[in-house]
Amino acid sequence: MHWHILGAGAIGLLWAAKLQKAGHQVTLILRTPEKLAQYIDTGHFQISHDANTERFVAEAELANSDTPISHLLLTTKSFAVTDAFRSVKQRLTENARVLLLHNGMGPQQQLTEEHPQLEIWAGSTTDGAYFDHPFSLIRAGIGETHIGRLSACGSDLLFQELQGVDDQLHHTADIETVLWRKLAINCAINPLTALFNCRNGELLKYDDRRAAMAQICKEVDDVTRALGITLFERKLMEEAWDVAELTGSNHSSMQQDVSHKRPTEIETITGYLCGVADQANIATPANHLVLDAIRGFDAR
Ligand code: KPL
Repeated sequence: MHWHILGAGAIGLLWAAKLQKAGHQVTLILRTPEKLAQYIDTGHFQISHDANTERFVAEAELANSDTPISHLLLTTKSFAVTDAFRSVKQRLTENARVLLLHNGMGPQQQLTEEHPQLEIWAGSTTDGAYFDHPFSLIRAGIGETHIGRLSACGSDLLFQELQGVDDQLHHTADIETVLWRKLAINCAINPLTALFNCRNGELLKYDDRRAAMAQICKEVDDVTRALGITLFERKLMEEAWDVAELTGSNHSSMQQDVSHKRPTEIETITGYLCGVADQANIATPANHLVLDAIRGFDAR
């Protein structure tokens, strides 16, 4: 299959490598002529893991190229998804498949509603990598990826066609619940680590941070229970505690965005939760508080 990857960040390049290794053709769609020139100049991208570095040579182009797209993997930041999709929409073939792999919720549901004729998949991943140089990634850890079809149209064949791409890739018939689980964990950890400017594990070390986390988790539990979504078998706070402990030395993505003065994904994480809660008339004051505080950073 020929995959076009829109969003050449860490997850995009990680997937470009996985797809290429499994025999798929890969084209990177880069954001600006400068980025494309930089890639052409480098001639490849590379991924280092432990002592090994692998190089990959993939085609690259801009969104305004005119070759048709049959398989689109979209891995931009969640706030950029809608515009990124729009920039290539006219290139999609009639039976195109779109796989959205980004944090948060909202864009997946919006695109699926707006394009009922498209086969749209969404995924959630715990895979991790970061850049040490442009087009050079360090693989931080091997995580799992769950994908499932969101659109009514299409079939589940895509998952079979992705066999061999990643042995930690799983199919789910209920991707909405998978996305909610990731969203819930992100609501519990990301805004607080950004506000306290701390590592994930440092949320657990102080009474006030633990209390804030517990209140946020309780509200998320209230919302999901009201929607009939089973998040975890135990309370979200217990699950989030384990994730914060396991990823204790990590800086969350939102903490990194705030400390580098980049826009955050708050609107598709806590913003999505609060939007759903407000519509259902469920009070989420602690989540609203952190939403407003992070919005303050974003506005700056
Ligand atoms: O997904 C994450 C993120 O940083 O966005 C967590 C689970 C909080 C790990 O850092």
